[in-house]
Amino acid sequence: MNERARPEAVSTSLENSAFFMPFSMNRAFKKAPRMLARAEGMYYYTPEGRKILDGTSGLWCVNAGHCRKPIVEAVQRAVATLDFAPPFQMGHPAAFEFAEKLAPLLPRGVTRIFFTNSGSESVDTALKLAIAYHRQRGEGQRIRLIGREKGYHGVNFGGTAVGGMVGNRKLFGALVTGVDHMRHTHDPAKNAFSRGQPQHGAELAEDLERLCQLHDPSTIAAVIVEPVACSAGVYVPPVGYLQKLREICDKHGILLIFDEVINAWGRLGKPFASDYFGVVPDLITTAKGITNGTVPMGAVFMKENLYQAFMTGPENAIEMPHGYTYSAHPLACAAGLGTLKVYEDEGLLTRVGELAKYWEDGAHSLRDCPNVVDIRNLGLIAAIELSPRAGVVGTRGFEAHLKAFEKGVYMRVTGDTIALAPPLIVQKSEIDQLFGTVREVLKTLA
Ligand code: PXG
Ligand code: PLP
Repeated sequence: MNERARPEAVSTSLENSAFFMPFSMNRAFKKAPRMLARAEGMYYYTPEGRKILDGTSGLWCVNAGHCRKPIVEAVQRAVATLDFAPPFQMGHPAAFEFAEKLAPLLPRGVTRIFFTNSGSESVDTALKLAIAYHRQRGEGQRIRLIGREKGYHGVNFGGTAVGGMVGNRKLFGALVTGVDHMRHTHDPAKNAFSRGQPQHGAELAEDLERLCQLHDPSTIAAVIVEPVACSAGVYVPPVGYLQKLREICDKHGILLIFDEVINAWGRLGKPFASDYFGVVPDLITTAKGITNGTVPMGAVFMKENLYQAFMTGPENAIEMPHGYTYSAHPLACAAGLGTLKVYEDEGLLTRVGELAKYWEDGAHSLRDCPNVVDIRNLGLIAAIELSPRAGVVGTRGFEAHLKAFEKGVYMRVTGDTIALAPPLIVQKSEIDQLFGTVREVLKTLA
């Protein structure tokens, strides 16, 4: 037995665990873990059997609720039938079937689908596709990528570079060159406590025109935005803002990418944010709800002209030298097919339309709670922003997260902003429970 295989060398104490947890306070967590053992419908259960209402759909992904039978059974069947199939130069039926089932759901003109395994991979795929598209068309000088402050586009190099959350960027050097950022649209002086889309700020889209003039528009390949910027704290686009971005992109031949990793899959009461806002981008990046979070998967949806730009040249050449070992993994395709069935059978991609007003009223009922400085909402998303404690940004928010968990509610916190986005199967009584618990927590929070 070699040195490393000795059983006593394997740590049993969580405090010294080998697991380097992602995006977590490793040391604090390992001292006082919050573990989840199983899940069903709207609820998680801890190893001790405590029932926890899921206020953020896992990480904004379990839109149909947990452990749904049609999805679980589809994955079980798939894993016992075809565990893996190479996606390069080979195929398997579920990949084509899933693409065929997805295509009719896409916004008008968006026709083709590239599968990935996560939102981060979708973003980097879309950025590469954008640059390559221009090059295919003889505009190889279009290499710049424009993101936006407060944007989150995952953690790979391209997504980190176009992302606009300072804490996620600063450790990682120069990232990708040729990137610039528009201003964010958050304007609490004018828009605090807006219900739904803020009225002020469409003119902030002119910031794109400013960057076009700075860099020369003919050097810009693509602009990427989350329609509703979720991770950084739920920033809803002002009325008319996305339409203006589309106009400026059209004027200058720049591709518009909507990052709908969170916004899609019924979160706003339509299949896609693009449908909700009535603006069709050239590419849509997604992940999460595409498989209800059951098996990792992402996708890039694109307009026909993007796909066709690559379908040139000899037929015995690979058109797009890009893809992942696990692109269109059989388990992910099975989970995706099962997920679409649940979404369809239960009308989940449009259910939020009926719930949104009740949700909005519930969220804004917290306005009188201590330390609340803003409340933002759209569809089945809400943010309750707390004022930070002097000199210790984020501690009030994190304490709210801990106290809510003690009281049986799981909710995400970013800085001092609570972000709520429950599964789309939520009942009104559970919405009451969610906001009721947040109210109790805020009352006790210094
Ligand atoms: N784009 C957007 C808009 C996202 O929200 C990603 C890309 C990256 O996806 P992956 O699958 O690589 O994580 C995301 C992911 C949070 C939170 O609590 C949000 C995300 C991930 C983890 C936590 O706000 N969004
Ligand atoms: N690194 C090495 C050495 C590889 O062989 C591969 C894939 O074959 C990768 C990275 C990429 O892995 P994936 O396709 O899972 O993204």
